[in-house]
Amino acid sequence: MSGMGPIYPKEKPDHPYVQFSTGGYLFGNYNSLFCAGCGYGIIGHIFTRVFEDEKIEPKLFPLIIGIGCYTQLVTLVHHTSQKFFALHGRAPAVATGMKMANPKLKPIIFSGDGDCFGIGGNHFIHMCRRNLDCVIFIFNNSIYGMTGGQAAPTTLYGAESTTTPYKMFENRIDGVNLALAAGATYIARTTVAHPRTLMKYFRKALKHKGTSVIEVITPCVTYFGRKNLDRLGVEYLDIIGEKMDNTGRMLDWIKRNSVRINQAKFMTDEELFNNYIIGEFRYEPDKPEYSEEYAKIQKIAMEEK
Ligand SMILES: Cc1ncc(C[n+]2csc(CCOP(=O)(O)OP(=O)(O)O)c2C)c(N)n1
Ligand code: SF4
Repeated sequence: MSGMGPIYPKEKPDHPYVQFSTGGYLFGNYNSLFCAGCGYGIIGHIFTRVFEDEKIEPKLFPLIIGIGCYTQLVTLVHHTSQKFFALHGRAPAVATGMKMANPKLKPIIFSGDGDCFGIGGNHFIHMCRRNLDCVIFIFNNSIYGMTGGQAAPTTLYGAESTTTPYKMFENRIDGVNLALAAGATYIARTTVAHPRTLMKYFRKALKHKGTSVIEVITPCVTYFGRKNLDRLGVEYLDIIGEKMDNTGRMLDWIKRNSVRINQAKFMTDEELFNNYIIGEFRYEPDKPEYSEEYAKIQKIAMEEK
C-alpha cells in the first residue's frame, strides 16, 4: 500500500457516487491510499453505487472492516453511518455481536484473503455454520498486501512472494469450498474484471436472509503482480510471460485465469489447477437463520420462567 502521498489543495472526488470520503473530510481534500492499479478502488465504487441505486437505509447496514490494505476502503465508501474496524480476522465475531444485540441490523463485512482464511479462519467457519444474517466480502488478491507481500493461504502454487522467494509450494485454500462445507447459504465468487456480476451478487446478498459469502478476485499489482509472470497457472496457453506489473496485465490475467462454473464441470482437476472458478455456488434462502432461531429459544426460556 502506498503512503499518505501528496494532498493536493482543493482536490475533490469527481464522481457523483463518492460525494466525500472520511480522509477527504478530515483533511479537506480527497486522496486514496491504494497503489496505482490496485483493484480496491473498483470495489469501493461498486459498493457505493449499489447502495445508492437500491436506496436502502444505510443505518441498518453497519460496515465491519478487518485489517489489510482494503481497510482504507473506509475512506471511499460513504453509505453507512456505522463503520467499525475489527481486530485482524475478528470481523465475523464483531458482526455476530452486533446482529445479536440488534437483530434489525444486517452487518456487512469487508475481509481479505489473509484476514479471513488465515488468522480469522475459525471465526469465518463458525459464522457460516450458524448462518448469521450478514454479507461477507472476501477480497482475494492472493497475498498479504499490507504487511509487505507475504504468502497467504490463497497464494497460487508456484507464485513468488516475499516469504516464498523460490516458489509457493503449499496447497491453497479454496474459500468457496470452505464456505460450502461450513454451511453458508449464499455463496458466489467473481472478480473486479466482472463489475456488473459483482453488483448483481451484492444486490442478491442484500436481500438474502442468512450468511452471504462473496469472494472477489482483485489485483495486487505491487506485491503479487510485480513478482509474478502473466503465465502463472495458465502455462498451457503459452503466453509470453511478462511481469504483471500494471493493472491492464493483471486484469487480463484474472480474466484468463477465471473459469465459469458451468464450464468447469467439463474440465479435469489438472486443467483447473491454479484457476479461479467463478459463479454462484449455492443459494438456499429457506434455511433457518441464527438470530431468529436464537429469539425462539429465548422465548421458550422466558415462558418457562
Ligand atoms: C493480530 C494481528 N496479527 C497480525 C497483524 C498484521 N497484519 C496486518 S494486515 C495483515 C495481512 C492482511 O492481508 P489480507 O487480509 O490478505 O489483506 P490485504 O492487505 O492483502 O488487502 C497482517 C498479517 C495484525 N494487524 N494483527
Ligand atoms: S493490495 Fe497491493 S496494490 Fe493494493 S494497496 Fe495493497 S499493496 Fe497496493
